[in-house]
Amino acid sequence: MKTILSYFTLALLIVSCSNSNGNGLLMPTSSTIKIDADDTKDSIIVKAAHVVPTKNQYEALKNEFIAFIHFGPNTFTRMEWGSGFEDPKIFDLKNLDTDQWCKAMKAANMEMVILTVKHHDGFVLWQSRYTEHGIMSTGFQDGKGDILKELSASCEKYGLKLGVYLSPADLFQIENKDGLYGNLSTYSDRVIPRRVDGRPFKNKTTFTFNVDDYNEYFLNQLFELLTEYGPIHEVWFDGAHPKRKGGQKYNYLAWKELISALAPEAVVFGKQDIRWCGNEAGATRDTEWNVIPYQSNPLEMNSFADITGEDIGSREKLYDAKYLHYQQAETNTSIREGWFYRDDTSQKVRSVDDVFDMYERSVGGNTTFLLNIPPNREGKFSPEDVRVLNEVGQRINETYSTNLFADASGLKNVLDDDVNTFELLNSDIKEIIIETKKPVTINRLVIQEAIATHSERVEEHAVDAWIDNTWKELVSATNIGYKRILRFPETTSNKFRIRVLESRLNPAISNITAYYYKTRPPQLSITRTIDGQVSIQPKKHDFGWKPHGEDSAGNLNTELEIRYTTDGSEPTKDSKLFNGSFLATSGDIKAVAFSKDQKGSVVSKKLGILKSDWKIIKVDSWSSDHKSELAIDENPNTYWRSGEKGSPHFLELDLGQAYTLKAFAYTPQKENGNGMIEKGVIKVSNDGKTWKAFESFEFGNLINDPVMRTHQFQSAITTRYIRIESQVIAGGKKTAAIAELDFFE
Ligand code: FUL
Repeated sequence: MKTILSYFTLALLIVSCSNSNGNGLLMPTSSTIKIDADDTKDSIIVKAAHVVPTKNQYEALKNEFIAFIHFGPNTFTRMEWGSGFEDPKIFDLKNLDTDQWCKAMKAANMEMVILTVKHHDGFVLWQSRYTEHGIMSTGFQDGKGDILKELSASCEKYGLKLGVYLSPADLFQIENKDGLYGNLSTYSDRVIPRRVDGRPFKNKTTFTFNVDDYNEYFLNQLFELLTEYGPIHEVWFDGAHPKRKGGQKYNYLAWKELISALAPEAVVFGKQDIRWCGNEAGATRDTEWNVIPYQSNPLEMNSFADITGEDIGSREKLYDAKYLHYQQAETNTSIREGWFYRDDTSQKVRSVDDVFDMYERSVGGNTTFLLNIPPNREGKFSPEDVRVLNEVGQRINETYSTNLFADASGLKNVLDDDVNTFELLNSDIKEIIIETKKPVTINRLVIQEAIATHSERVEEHAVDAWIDNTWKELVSATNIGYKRILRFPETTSNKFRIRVLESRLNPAISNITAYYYKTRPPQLSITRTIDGQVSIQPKKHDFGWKPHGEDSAGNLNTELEIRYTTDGSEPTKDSKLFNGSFLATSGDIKAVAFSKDQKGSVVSKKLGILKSDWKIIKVDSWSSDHKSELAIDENPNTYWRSGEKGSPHFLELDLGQAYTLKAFAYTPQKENGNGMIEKGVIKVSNDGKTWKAFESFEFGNLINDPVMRTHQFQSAITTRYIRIESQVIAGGKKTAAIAELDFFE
């Protein structure tokens, strides 16, 4: 089907179109275009090629790299999801240093920060007039502190934009007896903001909405946030709900009216402007279209479903649409394991390699990169997080400051590094040839389309270099949109060619720039077999390209060495050389690759007790081939899954000998959102027959973030027999699943 509407065909169409003015547009552009009953497949694609971002969406895309801050009671309880029952006093903040946050974010090249002013627990980080459940009821600055206010001042000082995350789910309002959430109140006209004696607003605007108690509460809070903290550039509405009550509905259209009036520069996440990328791990799609098919008009919709599929905007998907709508993705993930700070010892921090790789894939994959940095209980970013942010910033600057096509000749509008000028491809210009004065060595190419005026149109493209008197293909990819960063082994030439192979109408290319990324030693990964043999190897990337040139001979120094320690200390050039797997029954392995003059990122793995002597005593059930042994086979890709019937689901283990255990780790399966053990209990036994409850555990947000979770026991326990029992499965599901269980001494 694609070929019937290649841009060459359409170029002819444009030429023969009497009212064509040569700007490549066949109809007015808009961020939402309706599909009519008589539209054909071809005319739907023409419409798709005219869907452009709004001004605010385009500005948001240009931010590229932005920060998220998860901070609240969970920082102190070490939970991912709170309960709403927390005593505000547990938010025991003594110091707060929002300048330190902003300095580190700025150093990383971030443009905006979004703060969780209210997470699902309902605790507010600003001085709200409408609740006591928040910062006003803590000892922080004698209850007078306001975290959003301090952050807003720091943002101004450091030149960062500000956004707010206001969770619609609100456990405090669900759980407390006078709570407003789902209280079945009647809808009536309510004036926003509701007046509170002694706390007048400077902004005198008022609104009247026909809403219930919780929506009124929410609108009042939005009013405070959007009028008293300087310009707000993004409002973030999370879709997750640890609990619901009373069939509570959200009157988003009222919220939207208020936001458009009070924060005219803001984009809204989770609604019409910005969509979730579909995972919380920093994974990106190879093809990320921002022109999205809808069944009803997104500008009139109250609720938006998550879009998680792999293919969301291909031609085949668009053919079924009733509306085509521009809705960009944000790639969101955390620099730490989990959204909230837990500790500086066992909570892993992503490496510079990892963050830089995500930056290139997300910003260079037509999305915005939203990276969370959770402040610690001192009110600061931890030193390791600051180090990573600084180094990521340095790496971005070092790589992307010098455009190696700066003096090249070719089409002026694509070479001028100005996103406002572009070259419209047509049947005469099928490819773009770029010649540099002297040969250049490059391994990154950045291409941008003029999406603000011409939408995203390229569907397939390739890049060649002129080498030994012939064109050699360096790399190919699918769509481009706002920005595509192409990564390929380093290549030296003075002539390059960009070919557009498929597109929706004539694409308008605004920029092509080239860079050199200084190849570093590769990221490593550590694995262990059931017998305790530890291997350390370059990490496999689950996307097609090898960002650090691992697969290109000559790119990596052949004298690459892997050095490691087993006592948790930082490996140096003098540490043990890895030259084949070795036996390790316990310990904290740290490894790093060294090339001749460079050190790679340190990778670490805390080893649980050896599993070679473990036996399953009993399991309540299993389904199909997901046998219980798969929970203890040192392979996180295979898993035990119970049957649906019976409760509780459990697994009983004989560890082979008694150990003194201080913690355990649960690795959920990643295949789908089933079987996530949200709450459970660990039991112990003297004989493997009669069991006694030892400690309960709880892990939040497993469906969206299915990574290994560690639970530290309150006191160590010496036992040979151990049983894990599920009590609550996330999402109300009925089966329990375990990809891997680990116990730590
Ligand atoms: C999720 C929430 O449940 C997490 O706690 C976190 O806030 C993340 C950004 O969104 O859906």
